[in-house]
Amino acid sequence: MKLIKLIALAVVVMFGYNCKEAKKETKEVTEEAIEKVTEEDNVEVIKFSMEPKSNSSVKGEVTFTQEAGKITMVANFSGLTPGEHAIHLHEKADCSSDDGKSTGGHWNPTHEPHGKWGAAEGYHKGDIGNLTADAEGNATLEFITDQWCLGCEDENRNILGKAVIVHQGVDDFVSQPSGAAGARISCTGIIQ
Ligand SMILES: [Cu+2]
Repeated sequence: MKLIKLIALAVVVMFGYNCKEAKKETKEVTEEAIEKVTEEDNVEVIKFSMEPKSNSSVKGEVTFTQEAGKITMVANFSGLTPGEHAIHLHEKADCSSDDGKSTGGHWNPTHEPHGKWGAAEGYHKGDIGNLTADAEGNATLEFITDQWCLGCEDENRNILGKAVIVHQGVDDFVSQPSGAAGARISCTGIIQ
């Protein structure tokens, strides 16, 4: 009789233990799921059509995706002349003028000289660089940085309220204040 009781007790203890383990596992899985959803919620995507300027026929689309502290900018253009064209962020999201000059100068919140992105001598936070159009006049660009954000408190990083400008000419990364890149041929404001 004693033996039977002992076995029964052992079974009860084992069952209870398994139950606890199962509960713990469920809790862990649920917490993981919540974390994942929160992360997904933090991904922000904004997309714009670019307007032709200075009598160009340049069309384009640009997408900014913010995820895990980084922004990925993806842009596609058509109607460009083959070769290199400067692309920058300018300081005002105002594409109202025909020449795109309503966007002001380069976005340069840290008051550095114009230059190549990442240069030790300094560069503007809007100094994206150049893109290259193929023989058909199409160009794509992917640019990833942790130095920008969409709508964060840090005005040295916040690109909302700025503009994307594509130029007819090439950015030489040397001429001040804007790389001698010529006419502004495509424009969009970055507005949420
Ligand atoms: Cu520019």
